[in-house]
Amino acid sequence: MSEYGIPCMWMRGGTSKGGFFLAEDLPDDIAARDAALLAIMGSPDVRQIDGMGGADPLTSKVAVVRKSMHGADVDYLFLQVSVDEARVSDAQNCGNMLAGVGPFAIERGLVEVAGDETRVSVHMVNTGKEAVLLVQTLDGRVTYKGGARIDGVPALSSPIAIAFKDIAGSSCGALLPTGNVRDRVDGVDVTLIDNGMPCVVLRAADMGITGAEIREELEGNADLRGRLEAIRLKAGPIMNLGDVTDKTVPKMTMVSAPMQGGVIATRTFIPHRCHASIGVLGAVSVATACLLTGAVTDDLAVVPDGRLKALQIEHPLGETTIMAKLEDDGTVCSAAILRTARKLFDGRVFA
Ligand code: NQM
Repeated sequence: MSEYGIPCMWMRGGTSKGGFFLAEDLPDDIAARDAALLAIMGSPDVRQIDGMGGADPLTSKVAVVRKSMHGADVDYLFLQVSVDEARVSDAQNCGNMLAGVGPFAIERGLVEVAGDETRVSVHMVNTGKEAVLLVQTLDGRVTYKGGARIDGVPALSSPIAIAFKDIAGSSCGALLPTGNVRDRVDGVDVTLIDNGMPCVVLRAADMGITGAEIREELEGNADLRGRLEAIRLKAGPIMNLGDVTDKTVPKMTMVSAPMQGGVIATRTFIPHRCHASIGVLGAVSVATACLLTGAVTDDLAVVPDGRLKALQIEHPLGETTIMAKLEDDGTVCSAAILRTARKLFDGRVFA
């Protein structure tokens, strides 16, 4: 395998970047697969100098795609390849890499083009939930160029609409895994929530920051990182995630009042590096917390009226808008988001 390389497409999906593989092109044996992916990314090494990874968790990601065995068009398994540890984890999903799954599935012939816009339904293997992507396919092929803009990506690209349904409790078994809208962990009020991504939502002020700091400043704050990790390790088991010492969930989102006209401002640790912006499903979970009376977002979140809400979640690079549809009882029944993706290369990569 190493001698001839492995067929692979490198893509930007939303604000993440990584390798997209057909499942059949990777070893079935998980240990062999993970060894190959670590070698491809150049992990473990903080610089990933001997591999394709970009020395950041957001650029050390893998999507494994195959024809669906679950009634969707394709199955998508997300793998996070650690940068500085020899670890490949399937314990979380990624809504950004998901944006590349639609174009990749079409490019590889798993889904046929259907007019100017092709619908790709995706079974997300990590959580067992489904998403539907609308990919622009003008002239019978994936259209990457276009006029859509997402914060965190300088270039304009073709829009990819992603709709999520029934993602509550994707990893924790329930939207509010403790049954409470607010808990107290290590003396800090938290909202433990999973609407697609397990998140610990806590107030920036309670962690001694304003919530306007830049990523580097927060990553350089050893005291803050230590406190966040202590809370995370205690939150994991009560969120039904077990021992999370070696897991990349739950994410730690510190919230403060919006500063750019959005719903809430966020700074998120994923969990040991500070996110340059915010994850897609992380943003859905935080947006959902903002709709719950009694959550730690009370008195901070500015929520628009109406049953279909455009919820702008502010982050260090701008904002991510979640379109949330509410049931009569005020619970979120579906969420949608605009992403873009870009094919960067298509070839063979060497493990
Ligand atoms: O929350 C980073 C990202 C993600 C995950 C992370 C994601 C999501 O920005 O859906 O996309 O939280 O580790 O790609």
